[in-house]
Amino acid sequence: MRDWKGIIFDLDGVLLSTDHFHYLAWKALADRLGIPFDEKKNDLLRGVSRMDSLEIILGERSDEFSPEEKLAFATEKNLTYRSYLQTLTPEFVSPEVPETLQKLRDSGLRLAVGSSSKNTPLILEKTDLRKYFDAVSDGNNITKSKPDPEVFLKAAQFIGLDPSECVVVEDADSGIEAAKRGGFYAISIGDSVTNGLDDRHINSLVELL
Ligand code: B16
Ligand code: MG
Repeated sequence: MRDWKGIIFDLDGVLLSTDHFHYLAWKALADRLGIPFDEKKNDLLRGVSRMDSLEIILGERSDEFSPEEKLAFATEKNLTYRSYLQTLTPEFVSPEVPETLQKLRDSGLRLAVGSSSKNTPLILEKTDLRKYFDAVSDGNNITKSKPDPEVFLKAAQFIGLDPSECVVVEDADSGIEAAKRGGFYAISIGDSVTNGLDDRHINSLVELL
C-alpha cells in the first residue's frame, strides 16, 4: 500500500453490523403500513440516510403521506432501532476489529469514523470503540448524505489530512461512490459493493495491516 497517513472507517457493515436491527425496526413500521419489506430490500438501505431509506420503503406510496407523517415514521423506526442498540456490548464486535484498530494506531496512522448514522455516538459508546479514533464524522455533522462525499471530507478535515492521504473503508455502493467523489482511495469490504468503483477489495479488516 502507499504511504497513507489516515484511514476513515464506515461504521455499520465495516466495524460491526446492525443490519438486522435496522431490518427489524423498518419491518415493524412497514408491516403496520401494509408495505412489503424483506431482507433483500433492507440491503438496499446500506449507508443510506434514515429519511432516504424511508422514501425507498414507501416507494410508490410516498405521496400518500405528509412530511410531518414521514418524520413521525422515521422517529418511530429510530426508537425501535435504538431499543435494539441498547443491547450492544463490546462482545458484539468481532475481536479482530479492536485488535486491528490498535495496531493501525500504533503504526502512527490517524483513524476516523465516517458514518451516515446519527446513532454513531451511541453505537461507539456501547461497543467501547470510540477510544480507537482520533475523530468521528457522522450523520449529526453533515447536511448531505452518501453518495455525497461530505461525511468523509469532514472526517479528513477533523484528522487534519487531505483526502489524497487517506483510505476509506466501506461496505456499501453509496459509500464507495462518496469516497471516490471526495478524492479518497476506496477499499470495499464484504459482498455488497457492486458498482465497480472501489480501488481494492478486502474480506477482513486484518488485511489492512
Ligand atoms: P441512522 P453507515 C448507515 O450507517 C446504515 O448503513 C444505514 O442503514 C442507515 O440508514 C444510516 O446509517 C442512517 O442511520 O438512522 O442511525 O441515522 O453504514 O453509514 O455507518
Ligand atoms: Mg456501511
